[in-house]
Amino acid sequence: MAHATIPEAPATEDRFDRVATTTCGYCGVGCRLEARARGGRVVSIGPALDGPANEGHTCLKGRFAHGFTRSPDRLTTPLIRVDGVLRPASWEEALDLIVAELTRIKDAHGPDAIAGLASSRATNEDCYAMARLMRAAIGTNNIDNCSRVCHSPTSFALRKSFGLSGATGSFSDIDHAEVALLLGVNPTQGHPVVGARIKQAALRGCKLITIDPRRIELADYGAIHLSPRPGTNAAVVLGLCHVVHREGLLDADFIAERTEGWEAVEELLAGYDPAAVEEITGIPAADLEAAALLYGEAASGSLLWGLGVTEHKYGSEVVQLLCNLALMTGKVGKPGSALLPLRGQNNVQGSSDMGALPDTYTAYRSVEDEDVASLFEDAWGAPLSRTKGMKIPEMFDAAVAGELKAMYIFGEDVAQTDPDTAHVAAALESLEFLVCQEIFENETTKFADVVLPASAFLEKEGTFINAERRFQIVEPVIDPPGEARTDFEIIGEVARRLGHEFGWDSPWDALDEVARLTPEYAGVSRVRLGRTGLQWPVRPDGSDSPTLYDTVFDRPGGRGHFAALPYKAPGDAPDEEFPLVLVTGRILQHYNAGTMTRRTGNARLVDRDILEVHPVDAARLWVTDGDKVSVRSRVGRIEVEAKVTDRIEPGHVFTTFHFPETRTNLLVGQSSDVNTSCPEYKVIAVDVRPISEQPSFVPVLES
Ligand SMILES: Nc1nc2c(c(=O)[nH]1)N[C@H]1C(S)=C(S)[C@@H](COP(=O)(O)OP(=O)(O)OC[C@H]3O[C@@H](n4cnc5c(=O)[nH]c(N)nc54)[C@H](O)[C@@H]3O)O[C@H]1N2
Ligand SMILES: Nc1nc2c(c(=O)[nH]1)N[C@H]1C(S)=C(S)[C@@H](COP(=O)(O)OP(=O)(O)OC[C@H]3O[C@@H](n4cnc5c(=O)[nH]c(N)nc54)[C@H](O)[C@@H]3O)O[C@H]1N2
Ligand code: SF4
Ligand SMILES: [Mo]
Repeated sequence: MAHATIPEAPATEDRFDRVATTTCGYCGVGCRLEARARGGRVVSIGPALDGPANEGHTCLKGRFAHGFTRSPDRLTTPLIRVDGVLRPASWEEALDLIVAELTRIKDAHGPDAIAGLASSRATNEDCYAMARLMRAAIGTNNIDNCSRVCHSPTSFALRKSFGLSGATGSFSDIDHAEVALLLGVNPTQGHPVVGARIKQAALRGCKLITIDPRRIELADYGAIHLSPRPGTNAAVVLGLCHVVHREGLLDADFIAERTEGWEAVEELLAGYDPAAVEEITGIPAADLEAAALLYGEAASGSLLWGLGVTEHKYGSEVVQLLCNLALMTGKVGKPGSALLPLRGQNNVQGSSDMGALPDTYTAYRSVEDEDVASLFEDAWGAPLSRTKGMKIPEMFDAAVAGELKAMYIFGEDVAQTDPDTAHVAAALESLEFLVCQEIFENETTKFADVVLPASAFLEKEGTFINAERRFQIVEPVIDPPGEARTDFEIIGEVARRLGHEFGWDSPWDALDEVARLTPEYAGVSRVRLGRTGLQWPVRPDGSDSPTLYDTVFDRPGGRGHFAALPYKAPGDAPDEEFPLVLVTGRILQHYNAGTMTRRTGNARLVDRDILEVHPVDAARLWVTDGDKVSVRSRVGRIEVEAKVTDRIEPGHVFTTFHFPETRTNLLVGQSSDVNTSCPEYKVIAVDVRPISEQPSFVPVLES
C-alpha cells in the first residue's frame, strides 16, 4: 500500500522572524538556549545542543518561563511619583529629575550620601557600567550587588583558602567524581540541570553524600543522607575531618608540599570526635563515620555547597572548613575533585567579578590599592575614591540614620528579598530620593521617586558568567517593550548627563575595556567567546582555565591555607517562646522575588508560599494540611498555609519567599555572617500557631 509522504517542515525563516543563541537568565548553571521569536514575541526556547553546562538540557524555567516578557504588567514608560502616585513620564522628564536630584544631594552632602546596587540578573557590561557610574560619575564606592545576601561568604573564603573567588573546576567534574558531597544545597530545585547531571552520575555509580536538615530529592539517589540541626555545619565538617584524620586518609605529600597551617587544624580536630559532633548536630555518630570514610577513601571527590552553608552567622567559616577538607585529602585541582559552590543568579558571579562591590574593582582588586585605583583613574579620566563603600546592610542602616540620602537600585527587589523587611522599608522611606531601574513594578518600586523601564535578558546583548566561571554570550531575540530601553543604554545616558562619558558604542566596547584593564580576563572578546564561552582566567591568547590550582594556589607563596576555626552556635536559637527553627529557601517553579515566574504558566503550578511542617509537630500544634498558620519570630509575624510532610525533620519548619503577599522576610532579623554580612536566612527561631478559629481536625493524642 502506498503511504502518503509526510510534508516537509517549513524552513526556520518562515516560522520565526528572529532566532538567537543566548544564555539563560535565571540561574547560575548558565544553560545555552536557542530562542525563537515571531512578531516581536518569543514563541519557543530550546536547549543549544553545544552548551557546555547543559549539554542539550534545560529546566522548566529556561525553556518555558519566558511569557513574562510580554506580560501586560511590563514597565513600558518611565514613571515619576507625583502627589504620592507613580505616573507615566517621558524619558526627558525622568532623566532630568534624576540628574537634578543626584546633583543636588551630591553638592549638599557629598558623593557618599548616594549608593547604587547592580543587578546580578543583568549582564557583566550592565554591572560594569553601573559600577563605573557610581565610582566615576558620582564619586563613591557605595556600590554592591545581590551576592551580599547569597554567596559573598563563598567568595571571601575561597579567596582566603585558595586565592580566587570562583569554583575550582567545572560541572563536568561531577561526571568524573567517585564521590560527591553536597552540603546545604538542593540542586534539583535550585540548579535543575546540574541536579539532573548529579542524578545521572549517581545512576552510573558516583556515591552521593547529602547533608541537609531536609530530605532533599537527591538523598533518594545517594549513598548517605545526614540531617544536621540547622546552623551546625561547622561541627559536621570538623567531624568529617576528624574521622579522615583518625583513619589516616590524609594526603601527606599534598599537605607538606602545597599547604600551610595544617598543624593548628590537626590540633583543633581532636575535639570533634563523632560522639561530640552528634551532641551538637544530632547526626548519629555511625552515619558521620560512614560519610567520612566514603569521601576519604575515594580516589576523587567533589564538594558542592549552597545557601545552606553561606546564609548563616558563620557561613564564610564553614566554606573555609570545606576547603580544609579538600586540602587535607588533596582533593582539589584534579579532574573529579572540584569545589563547586552552586552560585545562584544567572550573573551573580559576573556582577562581583566586574567589581560591582564596595571594596573591589574587577577581579577583586582592592579600591584601597593605589596602583589599581590609578589604573582605573587613568582609564576613566575621573578622580576615584580610595575609601571602601558601604555593603547593602550598611546602606540601609545609614539611610535610617539620615546619612545616606539617595539610592539607585537596578534590578533588585530589596523590599521583598532582603532580611528584616520592616527595617528595609524604614530605610527606603528615609531616603530623599530613590531610583529603581526595573522590568516590573515590585515591592521596592513602591518607595521609588522615579522608575526606569528596562530590558529583560531576552532583549539585550552582552555576557553572563556562570557558576563554573564561564563567560557566555547573551543575544537579544526580541526588543524591549514600548519605550523601555536596555539597561546598558540607560546607565550610559545617566552617566553622560552627570558629565561622565563612557565612550562605548555597545556592550562589546565595555567588555573590551574590562579585558584591557583586568589581567584575569585579558583574552576575553566577543569573537573568542563564540558559542561555548571561556572560563576565567583567560590568558591574552584566549586560552582558558577549566581547572584551577593544578600546580599552585593563587596566594602569596602559592600554598593553600588551612584555617583553624572551631564550631560556634548560630545567632538565633530556639527557646521556650520560639521553639521551632524556620529554614527559608526556594522551589523549582518560582524564582526569587518571583516577578518573572509569577507572570508565566509556572504560577498555575504553584500559586503561593507554604510552610512545611513535620507530622509530629503538626499534631502537637493542632495543624493539618492546608491550615492557615501564624508564624512569629523575634522580629515579625506572617500568615501562611501549612503543608504536613516528613521531608522535614521534627522541630524544623521550611518556607519560601517567592510571593510578596507572604512577606517571609519580616521574620528575618539582623544576624549575619561575621565576615561578609550575608544574612542568616537559614536559622530563624519561630513560634507557629493555627489561626483558623475552629481547627479543621483535632488530633487524637495517644496516651
Ligand atoms: N527554582 C529556583 N532556582 C533558583 C532560585 C530560585 O529562587 N528558584 N534562586 C537562585 C539563587 S539566587 C540561588 S542563591 C540558588 C540557591 O540554591 P541553594 O543553595 O540550593 O538554596 P536553598 O534551596 O535556599 O538552600 C539549600 C538547602 O540548604 C538547606 N539548609 C538550610 N540550613 C542548613 C544548614 O544549617 N545546614 C545544611 N547542611 N543545610 C541547610 C536547606 O534545607 C536547603 O535544602 O538557587 C538559584 N536557583
Ligand atoms: N527568606 C529568604 N530570603 C532570601 C533568600 C532566602 O533563601 N531566604 N535568598 C536570597 C538570595 S540567595 C538572593 S540572590 C536574593 C534575590 O533577590 P533579588 O535579587 O531581589 O531577586 P530576583 O528575583 O532575582 O531579581 C531582582 C529584580 O530584578 C528584576 N530583573 C530581572 N532581570 C532584570 C534585568 O535584566 N534588568 C533589570 N533592570 N531588572 C531585572 C526582577 O524583576 C526583580 O525585581 O534573595 C535573597 N532573599
Ligand atoms: S537550570 Fe538554570 S540556567 Fe538552566 S534552564 Fe534552568 S534556570 Fe536556566
Ligand atoms: Mo542567590
